Amino acid sequence: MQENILVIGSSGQIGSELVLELRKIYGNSSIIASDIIPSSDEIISSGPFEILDVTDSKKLLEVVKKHDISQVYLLAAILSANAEEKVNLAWSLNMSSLFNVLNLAKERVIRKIFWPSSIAVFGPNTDKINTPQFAITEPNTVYGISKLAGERWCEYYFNKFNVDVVSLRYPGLIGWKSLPGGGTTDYAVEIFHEAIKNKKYNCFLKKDSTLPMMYMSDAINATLNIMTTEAKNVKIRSSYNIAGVSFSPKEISDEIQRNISEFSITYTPDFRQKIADSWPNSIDDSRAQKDWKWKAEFDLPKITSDMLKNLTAN
Ligand code: NAD
Ligand code: AKB
Repeated sequence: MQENILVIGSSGQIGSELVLELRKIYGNSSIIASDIIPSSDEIISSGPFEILDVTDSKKLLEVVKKHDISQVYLLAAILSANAEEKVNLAWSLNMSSLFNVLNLAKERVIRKIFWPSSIAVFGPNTDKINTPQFAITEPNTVYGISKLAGERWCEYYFNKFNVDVVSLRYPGLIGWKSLPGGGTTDYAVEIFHEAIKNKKYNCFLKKDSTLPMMYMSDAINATLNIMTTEAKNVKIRSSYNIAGVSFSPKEISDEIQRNISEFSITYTPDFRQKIADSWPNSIDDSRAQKDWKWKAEFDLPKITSDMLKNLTAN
């Protein structure tokens, strides 16, 4: 069956990599990239691209019909740190984008949806170590509240309207091809850029602030895996915990120093520290491992050497 896939948010950290991976699998012309701002030259020159504001449901329908779309990867959102500064906008974008896409599937205009949740659904009352799939979810950030509400709506649309929507609770994602977009885990990408450029980094989190993280290629594998596994394997229709690696700013800085001996780090925690303090240290993803055979490949030494190699080369 011919699949035409719309990626919404293709200019962001995940979209700019996911579009290229999807194009390798399904062919360039079947993957329609879209965003409110232009995507990378590589994306625009290798296949279709549309300027699309996902909150405009009429324009969304127009694009979906124009390209005969069957699947949507909805990546547009405002992330944790930016959301605290734009509370109303973040709530309205993060929720209305999801409703617009869920309703297309409810009306059988599209067949399948991927929508990412986040470790931000957890909060200060959650057990922090190996946080289980079904833990206390009492987020205290606008971003976390929007992700938790989104998870509930995904499960509701699946149960009530048989909408085929799947979701992952991504940890902080690290990749070299794109810059992060205003989250609390952004330091773990910025640190590599600064290590190469200036041999030093001033971190906005405390040295021992351990958070769950994942390399981008693992995140993309998990995403493609859950989107292509048989529906019967997807037993959780809210969102699956997935785990990569957990580390603190001190631990990543030590690993970078093993590769760049002159590298040094300082710490000036800001408002993002409070967000980080409310999130888990590590995640138990045994349900994803069991249900659809998920396993991450990249540990901290592998992430560090791959980031440094690719950023230096590019
Ligand atoms: P990002 O901020 O880098 O990219 C989001 C993209 O959405 C941007 O290119 C932006 O221009 C676009 N966008 C904003 N408003 C839009 C609108 N109205 N219509 C269309 N596009 C719009 O985010 P990302 O890091 O790529 O994250 C993608 C998704 O994954 C988000 O839902 C995010 O919450 C989730 N997630 C990301 C991480 C991470 O570490 N990157 C972790 C957990 C969850
Ligand atoms: C953020 O820090 O906001 C994101 C996330 C973990 O959802 N990277």
